[in-house]
Parts: sequence; C-alpha cells; structure tokens
Amino acid sequence: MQIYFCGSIRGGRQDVDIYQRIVRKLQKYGKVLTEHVGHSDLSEEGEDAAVTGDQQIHERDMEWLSSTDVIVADVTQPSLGVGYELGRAVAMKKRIFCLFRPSSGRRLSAMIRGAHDGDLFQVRDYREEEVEAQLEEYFNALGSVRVPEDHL
Ligand code: 6IA
Repeated sequence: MQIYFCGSIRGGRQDVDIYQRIVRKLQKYGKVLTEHVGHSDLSEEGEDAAVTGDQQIHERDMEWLSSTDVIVADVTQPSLGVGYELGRAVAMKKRIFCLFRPSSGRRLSAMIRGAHDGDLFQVRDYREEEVEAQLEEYFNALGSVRVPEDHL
C-alpha cells in the first residue's frame, strides 16, 4: 500500500515530533511516499537535494498524490500546502484520514471538518498519547478495502 502523509512545512514545524511518530506508525502499513515531512532536520526554509525549486516540489508531490492509495494528514497546524493537497486529493476521489488535536487550542477549518463524510473523507480528533492507536483503528478498518496489487 502507498501512503501519502501531509503535515505542515512552511506553515510551521511545531508538530514535527508527532509527524515523526505518525510516519513511523504508517510505515508498518505501507510505503510512505512523503516521509521527509516527519524529518526533524527539515526546516521551514530547507531545501530537498532531490528537487530544485517550488515548481518541482509541486509536480513531484502531485504525481505521488495521484499514485497513492491513502492520504493521512495531521491538520492541527494550519498549512496552505496541506489544505491544497487535501482539496486536490478529494478531486481525485482518494481515501483521506485527517487527524486534529483539540488540545492545540485551535479550531479546525470548517472546510476540513465539514468535508467529513464518514467514508472516503474522515476527520478524527485525537490526543497526542493515542495517535498510534487512532491510526491502528483506521488501518484495521481499511483492511477490507481493496488496494492495487502492485501497491501491496
Ligand atoms: O504550505 P506547507 O509548506 O506547510 O505545505 C506542506 C505540505 O506540502 C506537505 O504535506 C508536503 O507534502 C507539501 N510540501 C510543501 N513543501 C514541500 C517540500 N519542500 N518538499 C516536499 N513536500 C512539500 C521542499 C523543501 C523542504 C525539503 C523543506
């Protein structure tokens, strides 16, 4: 299974430790295409050696997004890039799981919370200590969903 993880980069890296935990857990379920999002040495300004410039980042990420089976996003830290990825993923009819931490004191955008349909687009509030358990629950429920064989 291919998994695309979305988390804030230029929107702010405050939650990078949680992103790292999420990526580590996701790696038990499949190949995480965007594991760099969880790297603590990736700064808001940093550059990826494999790509040069924002246009290439956008192109590469859109290719990954269209080839992925599932998108998992931590939407606690507001990020234009994450919001954009989710909108594009909805248009591609992808399976999406959004995680939000109410303890952040923020209120999640109505455009994300309101997109929850209990099926392809799911939004789940979580507490930091239970993030792995929430992912486990989601992926266990996904067990019955068919994934293309070359993505297994
Ligand atoms: O607006 P943001 O930067 O917070 O958007 C974050 C989201 O956009 C993440 O979920 C990523 O998938 C994607 N994204 C944004 N910037 C990059 C990026 N930058 N590389 C890969 N994906 C990105 C390259 C420079 C970086 C290595 C610091």
